Amino acid sequence: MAMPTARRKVKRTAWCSGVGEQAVTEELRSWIVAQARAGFSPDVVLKSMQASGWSEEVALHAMQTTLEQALSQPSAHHEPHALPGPAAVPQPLLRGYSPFIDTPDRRVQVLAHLRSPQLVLFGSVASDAECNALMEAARPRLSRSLTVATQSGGEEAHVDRTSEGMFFSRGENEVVSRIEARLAALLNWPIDHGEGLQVLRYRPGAEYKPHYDYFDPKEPGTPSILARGGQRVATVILYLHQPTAGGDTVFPEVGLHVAPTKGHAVFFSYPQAHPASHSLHGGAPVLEGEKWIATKWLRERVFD
Ligand code: PD2
Ligand code: ZN
Repeated sequence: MAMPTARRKVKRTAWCSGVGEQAVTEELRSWIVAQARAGFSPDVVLKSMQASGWSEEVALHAMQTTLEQALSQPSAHHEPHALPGPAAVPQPLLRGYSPFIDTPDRRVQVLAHLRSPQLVLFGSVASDAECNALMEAARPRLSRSLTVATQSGGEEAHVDRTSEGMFFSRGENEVVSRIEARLAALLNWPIDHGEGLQVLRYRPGAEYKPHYDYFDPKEPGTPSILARGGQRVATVILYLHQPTAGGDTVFPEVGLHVAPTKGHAVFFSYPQAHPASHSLHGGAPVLEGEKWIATKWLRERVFD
């Protein structure tokens, strides 16, 4: 459900007096209840409302009255809490008025962003020379991509993923270190909370079917994976080489297609390891040419 934006006058509203006349609509009340049921903390809901133009005072008042009312209804007491509380996630320092973010060594463009799921499309994250250097270092080490075997916590080849890939270890060479430091600054998230960069090559016909990047809490192999660094909370996909046709990164739940463009990167976060994160995404089949990407998965804690 999209966040209703602050507006001036609508029907069936309560008004919060003395706070600039912002209307608390039924639509807003339903949205607040849905966020609470999805497990988002009051702080996260408040920030979301403020980002949509609601004043802090109106937002707090609306949250308090709405949630008090919802909790006083008997059905609310019987609803199971299916979701864990949301984890902290990287928050790129977007300034609404500025189309770029300066990292210590490169000015990165902010091309588009989405609030739910939190997603940012960045341009000029890496130079052509940096993309080429990553591809050349990765090329001799590529092999058929594996996916996490959720039963055991190990890895296995899977028909859903027909690319070839390899992992760099963190800080493995100068270009890898430079890109990692840049992403850490861009996303405001420590380098040591990230896995090593994974490079993937997709040839024509190769794809990555829609999936979530977090580890499914219900799978028996997950606890052993989480022992090292906790959950994945965000992903950055850096495009190293663009195919001539196909290969978009797709977010089916929000109808978004990101065209793979050399040097661009798409970042998205998922504070909860649950489909309510709306972070379902996939790599559409490459139709012509090759697509190369470098993916960085960000963890809750130090990943070593
Ligand atoms: O290559 C992609 O577009 C893609 C799509 C979905 C990559 C990943 N997931 C990933 O690396 O997790
Ligand atoms: Zn993915």
